[in-house]
Amino acid sequence: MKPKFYVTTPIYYVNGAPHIGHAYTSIAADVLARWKRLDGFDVFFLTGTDEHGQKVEKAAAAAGLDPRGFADRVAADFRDMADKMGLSHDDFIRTTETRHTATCQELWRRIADNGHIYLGHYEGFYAVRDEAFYDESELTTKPDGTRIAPSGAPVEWVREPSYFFDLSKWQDKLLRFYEENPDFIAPNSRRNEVMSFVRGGLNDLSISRTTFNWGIPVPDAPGHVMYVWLDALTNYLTATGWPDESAERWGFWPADVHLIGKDIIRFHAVYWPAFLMAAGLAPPKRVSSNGWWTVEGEKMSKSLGNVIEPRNLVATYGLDQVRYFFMREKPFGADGSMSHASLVTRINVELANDLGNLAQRSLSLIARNCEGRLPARGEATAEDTALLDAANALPGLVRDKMDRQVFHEALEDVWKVIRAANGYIDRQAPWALKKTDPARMAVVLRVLVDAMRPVAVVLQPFMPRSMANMLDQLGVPVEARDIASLAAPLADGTALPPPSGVFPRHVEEAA
Ligand code: ME8
Repeated sequence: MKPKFYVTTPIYYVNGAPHIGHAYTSIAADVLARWKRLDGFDVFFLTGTDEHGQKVEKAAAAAGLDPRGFADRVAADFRDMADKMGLSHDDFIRTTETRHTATCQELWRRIADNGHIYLGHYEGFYAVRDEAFYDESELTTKPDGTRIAPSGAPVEWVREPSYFFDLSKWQDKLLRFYEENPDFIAPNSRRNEVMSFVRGGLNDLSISRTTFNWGIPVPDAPGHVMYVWLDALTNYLTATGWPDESAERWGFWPADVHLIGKDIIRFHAVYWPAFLMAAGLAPPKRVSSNGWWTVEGEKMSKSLGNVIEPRNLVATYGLDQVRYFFMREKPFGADGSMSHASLVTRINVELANDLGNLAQRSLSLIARNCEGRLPARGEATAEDTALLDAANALPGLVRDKMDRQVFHEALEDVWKVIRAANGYIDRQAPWALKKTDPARMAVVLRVLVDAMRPVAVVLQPFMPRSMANMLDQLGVPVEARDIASLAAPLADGTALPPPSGVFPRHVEEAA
């Protein structure tokens, strides 16, 4: 039986249109899901939308729609974004689905039955934009007197009856859990941040609201709806079929990795494991958080008018190009800036020149000089062996980087081989060997195909369409494009299709 792997994206608020931040985390999760499938895992990849709470209720009111109708419309837009980004998700969850209500209510009951929920009164600060409670000590005051959360969101004073989760009792258990599971939070800077937050002491958490009703009803407590973060986090459990522990997907729990943005680490790395442990369930294995994208060096915001629509980005530069840029341009956990100039450089230098030309040069020589058939392997020189060894080492190198979500390093490993192959072709000059030593020319071209094959195989998760095209041109059968199949050599004499460019250069449109 294949080992299981469960990866998730955040579920996105349906308060507005998707932007590149959403697309980014989703593409990273897709790259990981595709990689794991390629590497022999049985993968469950989940994405979806977060539809309850005041933030969505307010956005619906502003649009003049009832929350359900509004959520239907925006959720459809997120689904379309997922398709346009080439996501290979196995499920798309919406928190307004009945399966989700059932799971949330059962989780609540288990936590309550275990004695971790009590009724009280909440009085304090709340930021609707973050759907988060804040302690007075965390806030700053603007000159006009408005109180601001660390995220920049304005807060309001809330006073209402509320159920509480006894989070204050979980401090030691959480700290022990982080110590025993050093890989639980990535990157390490976030782990330190979370641990010092927990060491500072935890307050009990308000987990129900009574001043609005766009949420999941608390069982047996008329007037209370669940705090939207308890509802939202539970999506990861709902999709496994829980509480039906005979459901096939329940076998995927605990999740292997939740990919999220750095803004929501506290919810995933503090509240979520505490809720799960309180219900007697296993916490996820890892929470890996990404840094922030800015645009041309500026924070994206509606007021600056620089919010980038991911579908427009794809229409301008191409899907695989955008996916590559996202994964290559900055470390996953770090902040980075997206700019037109950096996109064009990555596309024209790394994709079109380094990789595209390598394939084009090698394959057109085979088309012209080897009757379009894959030449047989020959006696290997030291240079041949060095290139082939480097290429064959890629799956192991990439596996290690993927498991740590250092996608940019995985790509750098691949590009080292591509650059080595370009150096090799220049030095071997097969176009010259054609006259002096045609047998050696054939061997050199075969070495190039054998080196490009693992390159294209491990790049499939990043650029699925372009690499399918490249593998077609390399004569790799469709059913032999996974990591395990790299062990068997390609058949000598395989007829290769006429070569055609894999990556067009990005040409500026005339003004
Ligand atoms: O927080 N750069 O949803 P959300 C990179 N519903 N990533 C960004 C980004 C940026 N500039 N802006 C947003 C929520 N993101 C909750 C999640 S999960 C149980 C509930 C990404 O619509 C990043 O992954 O505000 C962030 O965590 C997510 O979008 C927030 O999306």
